[in-house]
Amino acid sequence: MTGEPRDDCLFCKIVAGQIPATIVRETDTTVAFRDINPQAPTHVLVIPKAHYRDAAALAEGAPELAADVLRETRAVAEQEQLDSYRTIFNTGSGAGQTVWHTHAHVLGGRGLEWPPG
Ligand code: DGP
Repeated sequence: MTGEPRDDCLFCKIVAGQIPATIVRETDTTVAFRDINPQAPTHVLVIPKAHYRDAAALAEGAPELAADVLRETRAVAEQEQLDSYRTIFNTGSGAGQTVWHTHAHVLGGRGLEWPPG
């Protein structure tokens, strides 16, 4: 839970510019980029530049950084002109987490049903 970059992490490689991504926002501590497999007209991932495996590890290891990520989800929604949107952190493979670097999904631009699948 140190936040150090990992050679085997896809999103650390995006942060480092080693893998291309469509970046929509960047701050000193976060990057927001479009999901490669969008589930809504707007589907952006907001990640901390530092490596934490999931949202709980981020909140435990770097609470200020967790706040930065949440603040950026709002900034993305405003930039994308979303009146309503959903922020999701999948945590654990049973919940659909496939990339083990904390990321907030920001989904919007269509009606979103509840409960999610
Ligand atoms: P999750 O299933 O919650 O771990 O979300 C991982 C998301 O990451 C998934 O919606 C697809 C997206 N993704 C996976 N690989 C890439 C990639 O190389 N580039 C981008 N932009 N998104 C990716």
